[in-house]
Amino acid sequence: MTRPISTDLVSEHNRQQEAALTADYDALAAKLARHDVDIEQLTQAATGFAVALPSWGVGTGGTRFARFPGPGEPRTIFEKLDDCAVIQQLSQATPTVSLHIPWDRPKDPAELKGFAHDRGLAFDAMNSNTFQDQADQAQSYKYGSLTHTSEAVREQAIKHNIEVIELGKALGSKALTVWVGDGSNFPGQQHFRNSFSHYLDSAKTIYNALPKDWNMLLEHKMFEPAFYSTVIQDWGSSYLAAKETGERCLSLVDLGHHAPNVNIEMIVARLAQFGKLGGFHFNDSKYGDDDLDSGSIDPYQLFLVFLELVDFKAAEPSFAPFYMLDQSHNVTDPVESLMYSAAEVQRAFIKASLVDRSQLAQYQADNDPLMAQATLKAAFNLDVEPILQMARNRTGGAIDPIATYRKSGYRANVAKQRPASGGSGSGIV
Ligand code: PSV
Ligand code: MN
Repeated sequence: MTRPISTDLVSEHNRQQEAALTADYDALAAKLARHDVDIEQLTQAATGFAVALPSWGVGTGGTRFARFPGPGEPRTIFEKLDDCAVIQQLSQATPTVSLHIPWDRPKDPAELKGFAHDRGLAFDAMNSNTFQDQADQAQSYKYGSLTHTSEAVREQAIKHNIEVIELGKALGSKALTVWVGDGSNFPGQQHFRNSFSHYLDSAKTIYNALPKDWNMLLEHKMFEPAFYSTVIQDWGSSYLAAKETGERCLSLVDLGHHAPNVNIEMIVARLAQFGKLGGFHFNDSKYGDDDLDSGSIDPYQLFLVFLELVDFKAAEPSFAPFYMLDQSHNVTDPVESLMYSAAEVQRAFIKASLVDRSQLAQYQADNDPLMAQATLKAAFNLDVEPILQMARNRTGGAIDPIATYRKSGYRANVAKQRPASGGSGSGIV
C-alpha cells in the first residue's frame, strides 16, 4: 500500500509520546474501572469508528464573497485522493471517500477504484448534483431540477442521478445521496404540493434504478439557494419522501441544515425510531449552514446526537448509518481540519458510548432531571483523548496527527508539485 507520509516519521513521532500516552491511558483505565467500564472495549469501539471524507472537502472552500486559495490545493480527483490518504494514514478514522459528480467525475472508474485501493481507501455514498448547470447540459436548473415544472428538466435530473448510481456501482459504493436546492424565492412562485409531487415521482424513478443492496439517502436543508421556500426543507418532508419512495430510501441529516436552536438530536431519535435514519453530514455552525469544523462550536450537541445513535444501535444492532464530514475549510489547511474533525466526531461517539445507560434509565424513571443530566455530563466532561490516541497508535496512525503532519512537510511538498490551477477543488466557488 502506498503510504504518503513516511512510516518511519510516524513511528518516530509516536515513540516520543508513547510513555506519556501509556501513563495517561493507564490512569484513565483505572478511573473507568472504578465505574465498571472496560477501557479496552472503548478503544476497540474507537478503532472501529469510521467517517467518510467528502472528495470536495480537501480543496479550500470559500464564500459568495471571496475564496482565498491555500498552497498545494489538489487539482484532480487523484490529488484529492492523495490528500485523503494522508488523513486516513494519520487519523485512522476516515477509510472512505464520498465522491461528488460532476465535480469529481472519474474518466475511468476502475482506474480510480484501484488508485484509491492502493492508498487504503474505498468509496462511500455518491453525491449527485442538480443544483448547478454544467457546460454541456441541455436544460437549466435555474428553476429547479427533480421538482421542475418541465418534464424535460426533471428527466435530465433523473438521468444524472442514474448515471451517478452507475458510476458508484463501478467504484464499489453502496449509496446515493440526493440533495436538491429546488425551491422558490417569492411567495406564489411555486405550487407547494405540485413541486413535492414532482419530487416524489422523480425520486421513485431514481429508486427503481437502485441496486438491491444500495440505499438512497435524501438530504433536507432549510434554505439556500432558495430563500423563500425549499421543497425538501425539513426532516418531515424528507421522512415523507423517503417513506413514499421505498424501503431502502432513508433520510440523511446534515447538522448545518436546520434553523438555529432546533433540537437535532430529537430529529435523530424520531427518524431512527421509524427506521428512516440513513446518514449524517457532520459539521458545525453558529448561524446557518456555515459548514464549520465538526465540534468547533457546539461539541455538546454532537455528543447528544451520538447519545441517540449509540442508544439506537444498542436496540437495533443492524443500524449502520452512513457518516460523512461535510465541511468547507476557508481559513485552515483542509487536511488538518479533516483530521481534527474526524477525531472530534470519534470523541463524541466514545463519550456517548460511556454514558451509564442503566443509571440514566433509573433517573428518567424516577423523574430526577438533575441527576439524569449529571449522568450525561459525567461522560461528556471526561477526557477520552488517551483512548483516541491509543486507537491510532495501535493501528499505525499518529498519536498526534496534526503535529506529525506538520513535521512531515507534506503541504510544502505538494505546493511545489501542484502550482495553482485557478480552480477551487472544492467545487462551489
Ligand atoms: C449544500 O448545502 C451541501 O452541503 C449539501 O449538504 C451537499 O451534501 C453538499 O453541499 C454538496 O453536494
Ligand atoms: Mn451536506
